[in-house]
Amino acid sequence: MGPWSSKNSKAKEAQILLLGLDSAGKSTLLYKLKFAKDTATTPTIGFNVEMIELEKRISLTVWDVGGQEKMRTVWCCYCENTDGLLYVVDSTDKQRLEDSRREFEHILKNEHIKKIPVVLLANKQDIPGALSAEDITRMFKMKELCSDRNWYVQPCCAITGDGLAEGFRQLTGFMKSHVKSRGDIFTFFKQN
Ligand SMILES: Nc1nc2c(ncn2[C@@H]2O[C@H](COP(=O)(O)OP(=O)(O)OP(=O)(O)O)[C@@H](O)[C@H]2O)c(=O)[nH]1
Ligand SMILES: [Mg+2]
Repeated sequence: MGPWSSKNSKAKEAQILLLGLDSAGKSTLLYKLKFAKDTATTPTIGFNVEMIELEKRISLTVWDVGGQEKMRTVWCCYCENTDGLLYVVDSTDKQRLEDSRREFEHILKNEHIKKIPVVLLANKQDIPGALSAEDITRMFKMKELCSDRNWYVQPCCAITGDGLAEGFRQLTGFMKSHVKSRGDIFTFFKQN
């Protein structure tokens, strides 16, 4: 029996937290992944929560919390029990890139998500002039900020869906190795 199917382990659903400034594209990408189609979104006041099945075998609960300034103060309330963080950046919003970086740095200090793996999604790559994943890696000082955890920067487009599954797969890969070191096991693989 592999480490992912042990009956005696502390089974739990994998929880993913989706954060980022307002208009980064969090809800768009959540619904693109969930329903495989474009959904017109409105700014999220509060949160959305969806179960996502990745490749029909991996089941995840994704919490998408609004990113408007007044909502950022409650991000910390969603950190408990999170197994992986997806942080979404609008790669064309150069004016607010530093705001986004500062909010990211702040949330990484939350004790509940210490050492939790992070995938940063460099979204809106379909728009000409979008910063590349390499640009954002450098501007966010990822190596410094995430030196104590697994991290990856994935370019994506929430409208076409390009890069989304790759980003999620990268995160779940990190999560599997992280939980092994912690002794928990996820019910990634469904019973039937
Ligand atoms: N061109 C382009 N537009 C995008 C992309 N992702 C999202 N958008 C647009 O950006 C706008 C904001 O998207 P949302 O998904 O509502 O943003 P959000 O991060 O959920 O915002 P809050 O709920 O306010 O935190 C919408 O008009 C989307 O259609 C993308 O990859 N490319
Ligand atoms: Mg939203």
